[in-house]
Amino acid sequence: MHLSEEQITRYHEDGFLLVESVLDDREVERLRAAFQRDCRVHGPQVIREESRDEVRAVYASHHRQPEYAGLIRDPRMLAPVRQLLTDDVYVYQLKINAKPAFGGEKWSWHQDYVAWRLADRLPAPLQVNVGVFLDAVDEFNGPMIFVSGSHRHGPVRGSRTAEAKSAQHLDPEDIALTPDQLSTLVAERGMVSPKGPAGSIVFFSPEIVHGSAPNMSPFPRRLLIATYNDTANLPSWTGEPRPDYVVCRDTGPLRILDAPFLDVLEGVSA
Ligand code: HL5
Ligand code: SIN
Ligand code: MN
Repeated sequence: MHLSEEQITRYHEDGFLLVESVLDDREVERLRAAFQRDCRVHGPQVIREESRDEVRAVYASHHRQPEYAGLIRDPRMLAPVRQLLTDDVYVYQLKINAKPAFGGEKWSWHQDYVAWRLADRLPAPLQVNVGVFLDAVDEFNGPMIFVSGSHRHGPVRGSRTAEAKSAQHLDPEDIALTPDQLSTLVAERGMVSPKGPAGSIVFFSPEIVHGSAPNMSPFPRRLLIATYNDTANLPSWTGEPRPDYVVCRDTGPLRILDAPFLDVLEGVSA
């Protein structure tokens, strides 16, 4: 899959780009099954909701589940990322935000690069986020909301709260924009929430302001987010590095699979 010039321009203008129905139903089923399996692996990579015993997010599933190890090298993910960023990229972070039905909690308004600059001393915002819908996303199940064009403003917030919401990862709550900051940015070009069938993909900038509301619908909203970073832009830790489930240590350039990930996994082709 290659993006057109028009799609590339739109990504850079808006800060995000939705491509609908990239993965087929069978692929999505396998990814969901691999996620369910991964939720049962005990460890700090599983983050629970505050108010109930449900999974909020799982980090680094590509370290444990072959479906995700394949997906990050799939031509439909990696080829567009190279077009948007550069040829030599690796996965800096991979997470699945589960947003369970009847109560998946909100993700506060934030910019990802603010988190990574503060927590990992990541030198530059040379990343592309790839969001893969593991469920259909609609207006009811807590879609991600983007503030169009907000990536052009650079980091809006420069510090984090004294208290961390989570000890396992940096929750967006810790670097949330103030109401004034958000209102100013929204006044410029408004908000958009990309929606679509399971298997759709949204590419988004590490500097775009985004967040999402709670999910009070009867439908889950499982969303995978793989963040690719330029291999020449490694974290410059000063103190103790964060755990490898939040910041991956395998920084070698990824090679593109020559077929879709399931075909390679099942040895079907090439
Ligand atoms: N949870 C991430 C981390 O690196 C940061 C957030 O959406 C990305 C802000 O700990
Ligand atoms: C995030 O930015 O990681 C949260 C977005 C979401 O899952 O809605
Ligand atoms: Mn984010």
